[in-house]
Amino acid sequence: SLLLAAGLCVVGTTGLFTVGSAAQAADIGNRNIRFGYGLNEDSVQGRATAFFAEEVKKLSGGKMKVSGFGASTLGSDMQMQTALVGGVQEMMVGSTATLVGTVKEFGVFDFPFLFNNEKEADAVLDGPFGTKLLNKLEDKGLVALVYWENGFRNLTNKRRPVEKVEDLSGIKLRVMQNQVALEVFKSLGTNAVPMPFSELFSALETGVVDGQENPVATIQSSKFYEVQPYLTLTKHVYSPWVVMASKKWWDKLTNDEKDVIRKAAIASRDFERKDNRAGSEASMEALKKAGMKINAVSDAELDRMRAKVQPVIDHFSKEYGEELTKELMAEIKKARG
Ligand code: TK8
Repeated sequence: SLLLAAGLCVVGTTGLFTVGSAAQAADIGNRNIRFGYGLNEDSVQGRATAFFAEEVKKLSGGKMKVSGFGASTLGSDMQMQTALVGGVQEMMVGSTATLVGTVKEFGVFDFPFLFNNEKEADAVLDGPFGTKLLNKLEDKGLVALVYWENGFRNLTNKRRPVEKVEDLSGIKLRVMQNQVALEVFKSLGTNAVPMPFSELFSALETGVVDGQENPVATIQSSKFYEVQPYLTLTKHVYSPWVVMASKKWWDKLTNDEKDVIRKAAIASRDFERKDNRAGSEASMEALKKAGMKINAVSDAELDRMRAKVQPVIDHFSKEYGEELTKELMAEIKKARG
């Protein structure tokens, strides 16, 4: 209402009323915001970061400037988190999987076959459960704003098409730096190797690992098709991303500036999910064109994979506290209606 009053005042005196003049009247200063991400600039992360930057510019009347840094140029997810906590970088987006060192409960999102579809994921992430986990980061120096999606992960490798569990045996598979992911892929028989995403392309290229798993849009934007002949559509887990700000930096912002960031973040979430979902079909086509051999896995085989990973889920459910897992399952049930 203060913002509105200031805007009206501008109308009264000059007859000019634009979003920009309202923003100028609000308590907004010049701010430079470095926003880091892991994927290439030509990716859903790159496009959503550009969208976010544009929203922040609009809402702040050009005073707040977001600069995107893709391809891990500001460091891996974990290095960027440290920079945010230290106050030497303002913002980032990264995988929930890499947040487990800070808030271990984020590991629940690495439970295989948790969500059946994006609708369930959106409801749980944007609802009380997802919000509760985001809020846990604040004590640790990170202000988490919204979830973006990486999406349902699929498997690529250079050894063979994976049609049944046994085909995974002995494949040297890069996994995210996360205990759940590590144990899941060990239980499936792979030789699982944790590694930051920033090192993955070169590890695939030089043969340090045989394979990896990520959603199709990420497989395409990271050009993994250049070094991975086989793509298996497992959709074994849904990976969220979290958009975060440095708390040290955030605490210095005015309420109007915080408002700009919050509003732009919500708009970027809606944009990013739409973009990712619309692009997935095209990514599949592009991967086919690039020569990848793509196969699906039968429901019976997916059930066998489910059974193999269940002990890992049980183990980590206990570790995080049965209460938390119960709450999560109740939210999923609610989303299923
Ligand atoms: C990109 C990462 C990546 C993730 C991974 O920033 O490490 O495999 O799935 O896509 O967040």
